[in-house]
Amino acid sequence: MSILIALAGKPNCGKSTFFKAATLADVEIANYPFTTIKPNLGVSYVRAKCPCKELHLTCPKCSDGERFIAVELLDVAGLVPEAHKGKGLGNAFLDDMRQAQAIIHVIDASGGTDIEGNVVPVGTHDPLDDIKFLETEITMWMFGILHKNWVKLSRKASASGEKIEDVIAEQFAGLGIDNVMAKQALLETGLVDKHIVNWTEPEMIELSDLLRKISKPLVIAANKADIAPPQNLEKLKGLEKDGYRVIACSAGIELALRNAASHGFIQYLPGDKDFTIKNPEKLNPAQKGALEKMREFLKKNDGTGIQKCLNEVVFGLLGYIVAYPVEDESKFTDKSGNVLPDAFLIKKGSTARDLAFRVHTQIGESFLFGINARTKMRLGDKYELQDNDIIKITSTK
Ligand SMILES: Nc1nc2c(ncn2[C@@H]2O[C@H](COP(=O)(O)OP(=O)(O)O)[C@@H](O)[C@H]2O)c(=O)[nH]1
Ligand SMILES: [Mg+2]
Repeated sequence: MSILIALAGKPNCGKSTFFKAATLADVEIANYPFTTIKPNLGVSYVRAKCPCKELHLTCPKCSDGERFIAVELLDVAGLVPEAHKGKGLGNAFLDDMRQAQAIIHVIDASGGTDIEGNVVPVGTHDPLDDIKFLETEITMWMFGILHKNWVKLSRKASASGEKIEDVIAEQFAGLGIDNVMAKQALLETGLVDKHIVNWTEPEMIELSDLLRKISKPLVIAANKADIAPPQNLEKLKGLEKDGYRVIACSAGIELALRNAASHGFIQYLPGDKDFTIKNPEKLNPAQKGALEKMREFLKKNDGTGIQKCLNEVVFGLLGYIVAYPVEDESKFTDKSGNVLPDAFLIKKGSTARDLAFRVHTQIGESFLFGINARTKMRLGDKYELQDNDIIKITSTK
């Protein structure tokens, strides 16, 4: 049920630093059973405004009115050009991407690494050259699957009269592609009206590219922004007019700040635009200087950008909202009196009954009605959840 986000990019762009920073959580925040699932799979968080503040409640689950909700993050092995043909870690990389719902494409915005990730002087490599190649690798990998199975798929579509979007969705189910996504890609390419037997290779590549875009949307993390020449950041930002979402960030600074916070030197929450030094007398001048430099970056960029990337993926690209189920709608608690015990990430468009199913299958099946805890209004099973809703669910079970 959890959302899986893949961190992808060429070697040395900062994926592992991003991963380390984003999965290094304070014990108070880390209400997830384990923070590192596998060495490269960890738990990170999106940040949302918890309703506790507006309701004047004390909520043990959030920090100063900020709620951190778990998502899973995957540090994907470095990708090199021609991976789809087996270069580098090749298909291991691509296999890792299968389950991801979205990608954070980490770019070395400083231009200090070449296309294969070798270190070069800062400013000498054009980071724009790194954008396309990741996309091409994934697209060509998907095209490879389509091409390899083309005869089988054609036969299926011809013989059984199965709808082409169902045939495609079935083939790519392991990549999280359903028939709605397949239909969209077929419509946009116009291939919905052309029998699969007659598809050309360029058409299949175009279809694969659209399937990729739809099933693995991405944000661009313009990383190492702390050392990047300003013109590089401007160029990357310029991609937004082509529909990309580009976020300047510094995984290095985020990691340093989270470390400083976990050691009690500073007060800082992931996503904050500033921090406070707790015990200035415990810091030497060099440490203070380093912190002030980082503060400058935060002020200029509205934070380190790391939390922004995660929030943008979940709330922007994937269209999730947050819903808070409660059992006691007058106190906003569960049965034991815990205030706002759960925060669920759920797709925009989901209904009160969908939320009931998230709480428990049985509760979904025996759903009677919901109650909006703020207004005490009754809600039917088809009520469309709004972001930040607090809902009591009544069921026969
Ligand atoms: N200046 C700066 N260096 C960074 C940043 N993020 C990562 N690095 C450095 O870039 C190098 C590669 O980082 P790493 O996370 O191992 O990259 P990966 O190969 O993509 O996992 C390391 O020396 C990091 O310290 C950043 O935001 N700013
Ligand atoms: Mg790494």
